[in-house]
Amino acid sequence: MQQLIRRTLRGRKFIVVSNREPYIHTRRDGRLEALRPASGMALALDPVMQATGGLWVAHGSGDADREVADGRGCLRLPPEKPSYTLKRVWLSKQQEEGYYYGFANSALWPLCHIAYRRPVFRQRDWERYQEVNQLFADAVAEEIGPEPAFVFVQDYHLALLPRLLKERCPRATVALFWHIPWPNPEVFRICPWKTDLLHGLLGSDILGFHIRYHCNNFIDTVDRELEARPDREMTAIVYRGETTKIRSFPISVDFEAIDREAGRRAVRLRMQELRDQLGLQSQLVGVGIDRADYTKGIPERLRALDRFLDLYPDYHGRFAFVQVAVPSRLHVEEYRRLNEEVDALVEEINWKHGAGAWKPIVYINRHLDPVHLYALYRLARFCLVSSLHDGMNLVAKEFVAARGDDGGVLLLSQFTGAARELREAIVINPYAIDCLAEQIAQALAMDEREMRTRMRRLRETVRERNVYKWAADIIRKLGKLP
Ligand code: ADQ
Repeated sequence: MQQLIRRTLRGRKFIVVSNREPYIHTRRDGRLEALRPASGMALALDPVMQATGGLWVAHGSGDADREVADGRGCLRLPPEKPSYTLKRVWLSKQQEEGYYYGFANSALWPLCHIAYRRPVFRQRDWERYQEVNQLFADAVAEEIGPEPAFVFVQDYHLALLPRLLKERCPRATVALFWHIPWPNPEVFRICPWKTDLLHGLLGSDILGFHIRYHCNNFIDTVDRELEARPDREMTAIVYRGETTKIRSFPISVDFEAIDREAGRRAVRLRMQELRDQLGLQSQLVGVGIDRADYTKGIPERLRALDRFLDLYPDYHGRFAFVQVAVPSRLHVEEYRRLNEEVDALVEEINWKHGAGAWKPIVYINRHLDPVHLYALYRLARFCLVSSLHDGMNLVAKEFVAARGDDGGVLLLSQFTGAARELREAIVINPYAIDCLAEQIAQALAMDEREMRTRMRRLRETVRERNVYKWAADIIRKLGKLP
């Protein structure tokens, strides 16, 4: 990876820009801590940045972030093995409210995910979104100036940045990766600022999505909304004389690292502790691990478990499902409602089916350290990913990477990008509750040989298509540009 980067960069700077930072500094009981956010994008890019060095520009969101950064907002990371620089961009409360909670997460997020939540478009949010994209452009331009550089922009928070950068730093080569789905033109057309967004995105030399389907949706959207020439053969768009290549790059996880860490003694010890603490001694265990988000289909999953327990009383007392949901975006009303709904469902299902000390659902609503996560993956007879819509879904790939014992069944929503690659999973439709209940029973009853054969194949896929391949493919494409 390092060699590839050096060869491709030919002395040029490599800069990653994202809203979320890879480490958040905070004070807990007076002690300084560096937390890893539960964000698929930040977790995926950290190993890549460790391999490449370079600079990462992101919003400084932790309450102790300023304490550890220098006058330019910079510090070296990761804390235990500094190998790259993080430059923090400071935002006011109002900017964060309008840009992050407002336009990014109340308008673009529901617009791009078909989860039947109505986007909210507020003029004020849009203004903040523009303002913050401009701030990010300032921070990057300050670092590269007129020099040639590679800038790799992440996600829907920064859709205007590629164009702003091209105006400020004409010698920069810019790629943007869109981590969430791109909807079809019928859905996208309701956005009041759709042409500004497309104009901003088409400042990129390369625009990446997880799967081909999202690329096609994007090309169709541009075809409908802008005076631009889509070149379907080349999967590119020519707009005002400039070409943007549209490509799919399925993101993944650091397979080798997860495989190694999940096989350690500390994880085995934690598995035993968890069995004791959660009262899971001789039980079959299912797990679900998510950011608490309405796109992840957590209520649908709980309803299917309820149905399964109705249909298969033999499993009462012999089965438990551990649902981990780390709260996120709590300033958005829809997310608070989701947490209430999940709390109520867990309570209701445990009351309805529970007996004596046995409860079918164990609910953990906090952030877990990697040892804890891997211990849960390793304990599980099955992992249930029931997203209503998901760009990729890294939990599915982490589960596979953590199963060095070749055990465990993956139940995976057909509406995730991951379902295109992980063919040996049991493919589910989270809206079809009765069918999903039967598939849970199928996962629990699957014979050992079939389970192991499926898992071995899944592991081959994730081992080969790991996060370094994702990054290398993008960097190689950047290197081929004139
Ligand atoms: P996310 O929607 O954040 O990512 P996902 O890909 O599932 O979703 O990644 C979540 C990450 O958070 C995983 O690495 C998981 O281990 C971690 N996590 C979840 N709950 C946790 C907990 N309680 N404690 C600790 N860690 C936890 C967006 C898109 C996805 C896309 C990614 C990457 O929505 O579709 O896969 O970006 O492109």
